[in-house]
Amino acid sequence: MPNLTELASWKALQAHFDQIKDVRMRDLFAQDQGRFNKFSTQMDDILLDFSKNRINDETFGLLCDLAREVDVEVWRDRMFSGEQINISEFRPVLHTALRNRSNTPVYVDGEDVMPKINRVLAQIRYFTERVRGGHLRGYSGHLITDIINIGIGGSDLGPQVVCDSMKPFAQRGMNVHFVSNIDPTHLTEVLKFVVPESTLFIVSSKTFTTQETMMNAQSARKWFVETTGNEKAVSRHFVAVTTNKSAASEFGILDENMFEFWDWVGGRYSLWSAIGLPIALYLGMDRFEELLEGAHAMDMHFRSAPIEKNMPVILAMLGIWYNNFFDAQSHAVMAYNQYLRRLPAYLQQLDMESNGKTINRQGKRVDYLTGPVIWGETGSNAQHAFFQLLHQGTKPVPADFLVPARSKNPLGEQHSVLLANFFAQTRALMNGKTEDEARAELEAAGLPEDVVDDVLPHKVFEGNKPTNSIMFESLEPRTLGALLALYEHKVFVQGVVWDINSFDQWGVEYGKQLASDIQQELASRENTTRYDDSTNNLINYCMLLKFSD
Ligand code: G6Q
Repeated sequence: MPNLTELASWKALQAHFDQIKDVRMRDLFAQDQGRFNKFSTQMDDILLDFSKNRINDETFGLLCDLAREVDVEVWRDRMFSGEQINISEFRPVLHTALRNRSNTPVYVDGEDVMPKINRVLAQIRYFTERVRGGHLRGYSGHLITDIINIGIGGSDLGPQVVCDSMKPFAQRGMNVHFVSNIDPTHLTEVLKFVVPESTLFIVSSKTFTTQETMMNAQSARKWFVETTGNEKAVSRHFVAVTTNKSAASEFGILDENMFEFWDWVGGRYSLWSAIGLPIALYLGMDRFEELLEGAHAMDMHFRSAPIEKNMPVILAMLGIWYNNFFDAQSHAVMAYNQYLRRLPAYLQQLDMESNGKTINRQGKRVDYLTGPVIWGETGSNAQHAFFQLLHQGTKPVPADFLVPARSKNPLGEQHSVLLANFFAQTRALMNGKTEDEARAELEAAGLPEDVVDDVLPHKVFEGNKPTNSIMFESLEPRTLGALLALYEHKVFVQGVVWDINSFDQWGVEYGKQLASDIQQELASRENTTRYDDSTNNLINYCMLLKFSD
């Protein structure tokens, strides 16, 4: 492929940008009563309204042309069919096979992987039903009431966002905890509130070598043995999810307590695999399968909807528009739903680990911006914190707003007030407030003319701030599955446009190597001169403070 910036559609977008960059969305709405119909699309009950974006018919047409010119559809089909599109790790990318509810064959090296996926799903069902039904108990006969997932990154954030978001579906009396940080505080604070006899530990690690997970797992094991005085019981209370069965065996996990997945599942794309075990334990296997079905429905939409109606492609191309033409450095996600409070953290990993790259698929440095900084919070909380910058700051921040029409916890009129805030914010960000409108308000408040003149500039809102509104009926497992798959595919499409490999993570691997050398230095308890002046002095100051292990 020629360099992205040399493509005809890119150049056309560049020329078009100069014409549209100062156009006001409020004028576009005034000129076109059919703007919503034109710039919205739906998949099941999930509605995407993208009409509050700085686009007109021509912009949208050109963005769709760009998607076609970079062969988004061809790359999509390559991914689904199991081609080795992860070119730096020599692997296919097949998280979509994990939720392939149609069961049509998917081949890796000539082998249909569906039978082994179904085998592990059946194993998860059997195990989780026995635990939840009280047939599989702790060594002393206690019901299992607490699940502790020990994992980090992709082996933590995915199951965590699902468990947190799906609390209304959790089995009564079942608690789930996530321990990831190497900071001993994380594990310690969780262990304070559980009893070993009713606790099940899931050691979740694709590689089973990640230092944080292995150390936390060893510490948990030690705590278990010390508190129960029963080493033999470890095998009943520890299970593993991994692609590395031999390392799990060495840890002392029984074969029947190992849940397998495969190297063609990327860590941050793995919640649909056995990494979802805590989800199935907490919510039940039926709910886990509904989650898979929702994701599969989004997969089908992504594979079959024309580009102009294709939700992941549209979100991706709008992101490109702001990232590469308006130089927007970040993208915000505002979920007007308390259950989705961990969504920004999950999306940060998904997006920034996938598209935080500078080298293209030909091994050359790119000369355009790639993945944005992803951040966000729940609404309405965020309105009382950083929305000021969205409304009147100097930085462009395109944002996605998500909201369910129905609350899982109706309470007086609280949900309709939440909805009113959602509508009001996206409208205000688009519409702004002109000088005339602000003046009229100040005058109506009876302020003297000289005060009005002084205050007026502060009361003007430029508006023209783009948002996507994503609305659905209610946050069900199926909806959540579809939403997470929507973002996975959005990220994939952007990676295709930027001509990068969205599926490796050498920066993460680098981090895994970095600490070990310094850790040996710390263990010596001697002052060091081995590193740069800053690092030496920081380490030596830590020695002076008599750091703890
Ligand atoms: C995800 C990354 C990374 C990974 C963790 C945990 O895509 O590769 O976040 O998930 O580093 O790795 P393990 O599952 O191998 O412990």
